[in-house]
Amino acid sequence: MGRLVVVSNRVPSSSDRQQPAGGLAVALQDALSHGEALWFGWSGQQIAEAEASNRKPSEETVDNVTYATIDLTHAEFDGFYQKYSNGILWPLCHYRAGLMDYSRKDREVYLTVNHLFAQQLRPLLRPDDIIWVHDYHLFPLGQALRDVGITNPIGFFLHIPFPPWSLMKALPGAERLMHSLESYDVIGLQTEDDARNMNDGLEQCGVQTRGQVFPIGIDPASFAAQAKACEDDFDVQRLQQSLRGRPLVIGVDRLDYSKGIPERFHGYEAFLKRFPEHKGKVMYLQIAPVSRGTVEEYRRLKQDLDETAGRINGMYGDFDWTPIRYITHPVPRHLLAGFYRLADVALVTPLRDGMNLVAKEYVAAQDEEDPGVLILSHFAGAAPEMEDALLVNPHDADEIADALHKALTMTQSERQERWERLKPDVWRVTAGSWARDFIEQLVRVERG
Ligand code: GDG
Repeated sequence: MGRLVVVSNRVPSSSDRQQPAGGLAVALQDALSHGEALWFGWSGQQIAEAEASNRKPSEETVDNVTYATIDLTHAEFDGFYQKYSNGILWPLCHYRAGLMDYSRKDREVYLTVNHLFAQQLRPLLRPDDIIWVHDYHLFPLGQALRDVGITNPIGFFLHIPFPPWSLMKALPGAERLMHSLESYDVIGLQTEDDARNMNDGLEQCGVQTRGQVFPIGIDPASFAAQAKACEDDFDVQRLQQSLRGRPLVIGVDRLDYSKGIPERFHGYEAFLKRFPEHKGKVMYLQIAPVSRGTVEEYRRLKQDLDETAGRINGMYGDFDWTPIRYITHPVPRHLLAGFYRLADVALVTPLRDGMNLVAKEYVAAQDEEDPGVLILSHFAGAAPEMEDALLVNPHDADEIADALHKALTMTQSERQERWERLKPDVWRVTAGSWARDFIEQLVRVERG
């Protein structure tokens, strides 16, 4: 096989590479560790319009991987990243057409930046490279690469859901977007539902190509080892001591409206109201690092959460007990693993999620003698593989409340049985197997 070329909106900076904060960087680590590779994308830096004309990728090679990045102008960052990708495509793909703030101008910037990516990547490519494009920021990149003469195999993986065509076609230009997908040799989606939705859309638009399912996973063995090794960590001990024997409920999510955090707070409130025996006897820690903080909808969400957490704490708290510990800055990854292991219950209740790696990380981090309980939304891509979690509808606060009560009063043997049944899939479908399966398909294309 030739060199693997990964293209994503952001290329992690060198500090992020040492401590990858989950998601794409972690998932790709394994795939990038075999043979020579190139990772191309945005640097995260913005430049003035005047500096844009003689832009060239800057390159840094570490071991076998070359990281090549380009800067975006303020207008490109705004139109491509903030507005079109995160203000239009993200809500629409998460079934929230009502939040979509469409403008034709932003679509043009989106297409222009995709062409810019293609032009800047072209001189770096070799004839035997295989190219793997990631996520909704780059739907039309395959087409843009074909337009500049690239004939290498190109694959595309969508990390987020793909909605039914009846919803997707609310996007002006949706048909053209579907036609642009024809440039890809392999298209990967997280779940059967997503593949069905995309393939239905492709069929309706008369496009021949088809999407296939490649569910993403984590690196469970190393995550489990990290969680175990962290038991005696000073900060994990600090958290444990602060619990004073009370069970810990944990939530870990980027601060994003797709994750259902306000709905979860309401569920927790209903739990305190309906099961007052738990008042003062449970601790809920919500870690929600601010994400896309310059997008209006995300600012509004943060304000809502700040208020809701404050209101619940004021109403149900006591002078020696705070119902919700809510933090909006990130926690280092190794600590996160230790916190999951300490937690008796994880609340993972997205309204829609491509997969949701937190659910898998929580399962991997558990102590096999005394595992915790996973409460999981039906609408996470992970749900079909995790039927032994307590599955809930996140829109129903009482259902979350019932699940919390059930989890906190569950016998150790039931917890063990459920965890034993959750474990095999987390160990079978991993970040490594996901990347290998996808790349294998692309290589098959290369070999004709
Ligand atoms: C997209 C799709 C799909 C979170 N807080 C902290 C932190 N994290 C880590 C988690 C996890 C990752 O971030 C989040 O991954 P998710 O899968 O839960 O969600 P998205 O970021 O929305 O990812 C999603 C994924 O792509 C992969 O295809 O599963 O559906 O939306 O690893 O642990 N990490 C650290 N500190 C934090 O405070 N270090």
